[in-house]
Amino acid sequence: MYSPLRKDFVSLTLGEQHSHSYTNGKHRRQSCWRKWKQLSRLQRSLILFLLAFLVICGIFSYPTLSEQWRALSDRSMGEDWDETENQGLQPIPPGLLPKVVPGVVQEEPPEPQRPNIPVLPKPQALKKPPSKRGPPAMQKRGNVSDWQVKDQEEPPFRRDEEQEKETKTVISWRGAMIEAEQGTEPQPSAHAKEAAGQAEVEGAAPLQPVSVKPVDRAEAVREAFRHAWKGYKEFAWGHDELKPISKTHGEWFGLGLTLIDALDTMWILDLKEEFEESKEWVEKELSFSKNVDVNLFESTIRILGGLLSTYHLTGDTLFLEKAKDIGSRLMPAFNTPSKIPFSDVNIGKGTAHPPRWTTDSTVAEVTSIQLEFRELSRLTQEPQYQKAVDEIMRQVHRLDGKHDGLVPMFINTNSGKFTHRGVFTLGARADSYYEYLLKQWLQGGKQEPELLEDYLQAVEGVKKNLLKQTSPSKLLFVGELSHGRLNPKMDHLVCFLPGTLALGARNGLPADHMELAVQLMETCHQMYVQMETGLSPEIAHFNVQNHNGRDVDVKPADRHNLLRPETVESLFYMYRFTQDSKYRDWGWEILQSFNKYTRLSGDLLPFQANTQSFPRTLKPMSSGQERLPNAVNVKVVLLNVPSGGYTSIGNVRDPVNPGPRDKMESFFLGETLKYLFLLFSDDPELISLDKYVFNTEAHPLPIWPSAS
Ligand code: DMJ
Repeated sequence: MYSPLRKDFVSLTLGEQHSHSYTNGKHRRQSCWRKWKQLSRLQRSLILFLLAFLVICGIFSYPTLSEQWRALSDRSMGEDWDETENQGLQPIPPGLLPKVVPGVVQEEPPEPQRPNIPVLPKPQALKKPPSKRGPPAMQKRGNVSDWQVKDQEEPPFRRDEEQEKETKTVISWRGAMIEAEQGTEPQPSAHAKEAAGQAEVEGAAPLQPVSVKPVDRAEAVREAFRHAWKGYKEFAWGHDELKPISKTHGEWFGLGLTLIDALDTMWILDLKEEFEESKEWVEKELSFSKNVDVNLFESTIRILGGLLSTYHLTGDTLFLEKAKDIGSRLMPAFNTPSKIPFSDVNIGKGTAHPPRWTTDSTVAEVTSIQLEFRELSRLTQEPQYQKAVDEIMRQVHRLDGKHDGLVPMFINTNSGKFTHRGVFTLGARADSYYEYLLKQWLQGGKQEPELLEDYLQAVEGVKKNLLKQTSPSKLLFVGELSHGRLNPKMDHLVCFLPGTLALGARNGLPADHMELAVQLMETCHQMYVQMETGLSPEIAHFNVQNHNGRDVDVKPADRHNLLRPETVESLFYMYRFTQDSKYRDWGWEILQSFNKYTRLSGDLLPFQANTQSFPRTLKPMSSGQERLPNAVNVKVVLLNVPSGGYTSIGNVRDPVNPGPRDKMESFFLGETLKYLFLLFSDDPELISLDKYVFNTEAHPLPIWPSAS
């Protein structure tokens, strides 16, 4: 029961004065009402009419008045701005943040020259497709129509809201601090922002509407290549790999790996200028007379393969001479007791050796150098190259330890036998063995039945031992067989398989190879779209029993993406053979994800923007510079000043911080962008698959005329 003595509330007693005034007001309102009632009907009507008239006048005159007010305040602010406009400030170095002291007026030294203000990247007028990512549930995508873009010179991936996000986020993954907006003004519309973005720097008149044309996807790939090349040229020219974040290079063999790997891509993409300057480097700078250890497989597929294909495409014997040089320098690798080559060769000393910890070589490595050495023999009429690599295939063909045509991952250079038996994968260390069985058979004009036999048997082995479906979506994947147990994991590397299967089916092999290709292609596609960045992890783990409704899981150690080509490679084959445009759409989505999460847009440099003038004006900030005094009207924006390059990333599941790794692999230019370009090209004769076979690094080599 409630006690009358208890006071569980706060009482508020109004003082006399308050009370009085309150009552007084009430009385005043009451007497007004009485007076109104006493007026005649005519008087009341007149008063009401007058009031209505005044209200209408007020409404019509408001915009003019407010404009005048705005003009007044703009003028005073513009004057502030003009005073500081031409001070010739330089952008502060990346990473340094502007010192912000609101309210502190700066001394502005007079500066007669017009400042060199970087031009803003123009926002793209892209139609946003329906959101397809989000929770990594199964996402079946239909064909998406091309986004619309206004200017082909611009990268096709920056949408308004993305740019907006960049300026609002606190920390970007590129490591730059981004300050939140401080202006109190209402946000301009997307259209106004776009116009401002284009006009603000030079004070140009607002833009006229421009006609919208469909995206030229092939052109977008050329743009991507140019962007990557810009970084390579500036920071890694003549070196193996670009490190685009630290703006330096990485060395592996010290042979200009990226440049050589990219030669035929430049030729195919018709990037003449880039090709010519690279050719000059090959002619004047490239020397294989170096005391360096190189990996036999990597230097064969990237350097020998790249030089041979460039020779075929251009007819320039410079590349054939260089191919002969490197080919002959790699030959010491084959001097082993078993004729199974060592993994490493010193191309200067002419010595070869296995890795320090073993005398084994990797099966994929010793069985994926054949296309290149066979072609070198054909071109030079010197049989030793072909003889050496054919011997490996002959031995592997007869070797014990296979499982329904599937091979183990290691082979010993002394005994010539498989080691570490019992593990079978289509991924790392075995992948391109299967690819080269088919491709050698095609290269030689389908004249070598053992190669075909081994290939067909291996595909049956895959079907019998490695295929499994996910739950809940029944995606078909290729797992790994480990001592009789299927491990439901699949490397991204396995995504070469749909393309290879389709190539075989196209060349008269069983039609069910194509059916398998279609299903595996879907799985590889899902490895991209189910990730938050739209990029595949290095390794996917599939759920074969229903587990939280997810088909794909990714272990923390497998979340990286190295800009690998296998999926876009297969998309290229699938599109060429089926003409189904969904494969192009899938490739387009991948390119956009690369652009969004792996592309180095440039340094983010702080600028001061006057947010109330329209078009906005921008001023670069110098190191240690304080913010302009009218803090309410000024915000600091970080603008991309283009540098160049793409980087591998550490976490495809984190779109906020995908963890850039500061490395652009040579195969991004050698393979990934080449396959994307060919996927989008409308010319089926551009590297016709009836005339060329691609090596495992995407270097096209001719299918031999049947006479040879
Ligand atoms: C490339 O060097 C080749 O495609 C190779 O066959 C596998 N690894 C990379 C690309 O992922």
